[in-house]
Amino acid sequence: MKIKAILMITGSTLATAGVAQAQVEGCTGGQPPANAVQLFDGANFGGQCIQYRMHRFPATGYGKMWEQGWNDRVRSFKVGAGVRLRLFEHGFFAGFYQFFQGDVGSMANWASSLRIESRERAPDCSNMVAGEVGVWTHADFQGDCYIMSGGGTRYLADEGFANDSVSSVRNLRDTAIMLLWDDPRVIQPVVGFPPFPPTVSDAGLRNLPTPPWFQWNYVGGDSNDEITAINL
Ligand SMILES: [Ca+2]
Ligand SMILES: [Ca+2]
Repeated sequence: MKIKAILMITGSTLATAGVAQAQVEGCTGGQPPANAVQLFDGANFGGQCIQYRMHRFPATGYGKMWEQGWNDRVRSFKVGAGVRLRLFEHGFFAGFYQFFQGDVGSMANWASSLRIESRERAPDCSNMVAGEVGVWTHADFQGDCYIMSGGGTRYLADEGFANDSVSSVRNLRDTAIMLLWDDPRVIQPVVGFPPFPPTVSDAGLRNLPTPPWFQWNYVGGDSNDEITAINL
């Protein structure tokens, strides 16, 4: 038990270096900064307000809204000029989601977590560049998506992406990546790619980027919705 706790602290430090939790601030009126969003618990930007701002720009930032007492509370919001706001139905970036690039004066109070994304990045992560790794919640590069660069063992939930949700992966690095089923801070059943998973479809093969890059339009029955971390 003691060893497990130490390993978890180490992992948390690595994740913090990788980006990503948005700065939580008060609102000062007017429009939010270009890299921030403002949430209101009243319609038409009324009631109480909280601001989330990404640390680095352009990049992404995420908010665990329930930790600030904002679970299922947002009724309207303002979006900074350089970012897109993605709201998720459940905590830890799971469930139904919608993204917005403009202010919304009235919405039902369903949002439980959020991600702030640079507008330079396509909402469907279709404008990746060499050196990046992308993950999608559905097969064929559909659904919610997230793009990583850099290195290390990256815990998806620590970067604002739902745990156990990945169904397709695109690797535009020149090196292999490792998809980790469970939290390697505790246990390590590992799936490594390449080699190619046998379940990749003909459609995936036709759409392959230039080798040695790889993509998996479906990561496979055993690995689908099991990925917790990726070793870059
Ligand atoms: Ca909710
Ligand atoms: Ca999935």
